[in-house]
Amino acid sequence: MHTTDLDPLAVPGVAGAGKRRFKLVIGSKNYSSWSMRPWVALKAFHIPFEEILIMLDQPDTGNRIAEFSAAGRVPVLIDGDTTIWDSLAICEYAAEQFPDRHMWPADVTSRALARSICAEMHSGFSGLRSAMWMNIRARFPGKGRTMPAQADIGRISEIWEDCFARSGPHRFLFGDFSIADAYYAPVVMRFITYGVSLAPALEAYVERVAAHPAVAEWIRDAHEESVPSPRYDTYPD
Ligand SMILES: N[C@@H](CCC(=O)N[C@@H](CS)C(=O)NCC(=O)O)C(=O)O
Repeated sequence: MHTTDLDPLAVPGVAGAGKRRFKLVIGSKNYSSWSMRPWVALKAFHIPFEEILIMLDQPDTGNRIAEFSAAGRVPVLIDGDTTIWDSLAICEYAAEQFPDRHMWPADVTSRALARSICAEMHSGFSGLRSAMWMNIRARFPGKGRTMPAQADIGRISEIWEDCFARSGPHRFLFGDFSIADAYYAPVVMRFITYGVSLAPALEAYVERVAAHPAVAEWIRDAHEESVPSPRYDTYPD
């Protein structure tokens, strides 16, 4: 178990933060794309939490996850007596519990679009997810270009271009970093691992996301993990 060192009392503007401390159960940082989303969102918005890290693809992985959730999946957020499983539900819960953080875009239309693209990620892109799994430490250039994966890359590029066209020149999908960027951060990791070529504006977005302090911290931690995965460390020919 690893505990983050954030002092809730030292976080500016977090009303009541000193009274609570989330626990976030996550999978290996190198491989767990679903865990990365809420972890990055909580970090990016300075919401204090204790991290409980479970290595994926190990003999005891299932039993360890079952200690926290009957759903058998990470991430899981524990807030006192309340357990929230599923990455999107966790992000929504955090946004509700910390409204002063503005984790979703402030504008109602942008917020609806941000939720739509997160929902699309959450329920779709199985072509990309199955052929191009997340492995931050690995480099698999040119691999995984199945037809469904390529279609997903095309659709994701379209989503990002639409966001930038709509919101004008800015840094993230809806201007300031939001849950939507945290939700697409594992896609950014995949694009780097598999050497996906993108239009220059989208390449620039990939670099910005990878350099965001919360994302950079996750990447650093992923590189420091030493437990390999028999399933995800090599790409079959
Ligand atoms: N829809 C879920 C998906 C969660 C999921 O599939 N998590 C994977 C890790 S990324 C998992 O827990 N797998 C169980 C295992 O590897 O034993 C979410 O958004 O949280």
